[in-house]
Amino acid sequence: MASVDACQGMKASLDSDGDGSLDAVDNCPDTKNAGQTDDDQDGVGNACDNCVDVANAGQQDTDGDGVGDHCDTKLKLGDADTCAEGKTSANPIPRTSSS
Ligand SMILES: [Ca+2]
Ligand SMILES: [Ca+2]
Ligand SMILES: [Ca+2]
Ligand SMILES: [Ca+2]
Repeated sequence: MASVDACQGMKASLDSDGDGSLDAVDNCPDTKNAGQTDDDQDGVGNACDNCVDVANAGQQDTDGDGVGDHCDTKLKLGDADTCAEGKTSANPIPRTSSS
């Protein structure tokens, strides 16, 4: 009788993306990256790192645009940008009243 344990054992030696690196040691378990290149050495391979040049092991992406918070320039400018419609006081435009 095949036990459940046997299945779990197989999972430990699974290579989901088939790149030759088992999931347990693959820094991109779902992305084929045989080289396991990780330029910023944050433990997340270049192939699936949302900030390839910035160490961000958590891969946090607040606005969910696929670009990590650590290198998302839009997020940094976001405050003034997203409120542009309602509030313009953050970016006062000098009025040129000639009268
Ligand atoms: Ca991989
Ligand atoms: Ca990385
Ligand atoms: Ca990174
Ligand atoms: Ca983002």
